[in-house]
Amino acid sequence: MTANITLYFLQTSRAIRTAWLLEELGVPYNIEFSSRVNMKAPPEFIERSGNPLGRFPSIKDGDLCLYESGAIAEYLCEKYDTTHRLYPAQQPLRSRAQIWLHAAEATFLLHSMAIFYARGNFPPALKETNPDALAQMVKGMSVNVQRDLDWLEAELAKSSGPFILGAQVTIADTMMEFSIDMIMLYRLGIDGGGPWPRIEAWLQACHASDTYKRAVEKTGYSPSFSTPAPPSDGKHASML
Ligand SMILES: N[C@@H](CCC(=O)N[C@@H](CS)C(=O)NCC(=O)O)C(=O)O
Repeated sequence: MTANITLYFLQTSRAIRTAWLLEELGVPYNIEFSSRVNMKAPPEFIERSGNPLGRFPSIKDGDLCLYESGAIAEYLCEKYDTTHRLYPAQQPLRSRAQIWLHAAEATFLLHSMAIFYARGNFPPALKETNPDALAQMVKGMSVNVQRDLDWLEAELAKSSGPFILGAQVTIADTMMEFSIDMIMLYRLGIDGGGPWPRIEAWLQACHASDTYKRAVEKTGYSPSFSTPAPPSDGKHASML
């Protein structure tokens, strides 16, 4: 297969979705890796990626520059998933895959990142005058997150295999894994909810898959902001 793909991979970001999908597709790709600086993407990395919003993942495929992990996933599957293994062509599976492709950002991360940002941006003065205010806000916002997780738990109960749509990894898993990992790792709205044993088992199945492990190994991905950058930090390109 001919492909000239470069994945701009910001550490601890949704870029792991794209790396995992590319490993599933078996398409060769170059990795341009960057650590975060003060938690952010460095300006020179943004410039190089060609993404005007400065967010990651971002890819180039020949002359095409593409961003938004969901749009990238659809593009890559439409072009390289010729057997429709990762993004089913037939209904109702097509629509089921699309539900998760969009819910990963527009439901799960919308609700959970609200908590992440509230924690990070809560005014210190307010903390002093009303020490319970943040906890009250988070409790209110947690209702949405827990409802989302209950839904995923119920849908996983209907799956015929360890992954969202059955026995095989699909675009649904490659999009949802990052969202759920963030929610669980940073305990974004989960306190007082659950248990979600099927979600835990599904997350383990994702992390145990050879393609996910390869994506992590090749990119040096760390799901946690507190883990140091990999040794090959900086401008790091490898043909895979
Ligand atoms: N909806 C976008 C979100 C992209 C996004 O926000 N990426 C974050 C990392 S997960 C980012 O690049 N942050 C860089 C920064 O804040 O400087 C997508 O799905 O690709």
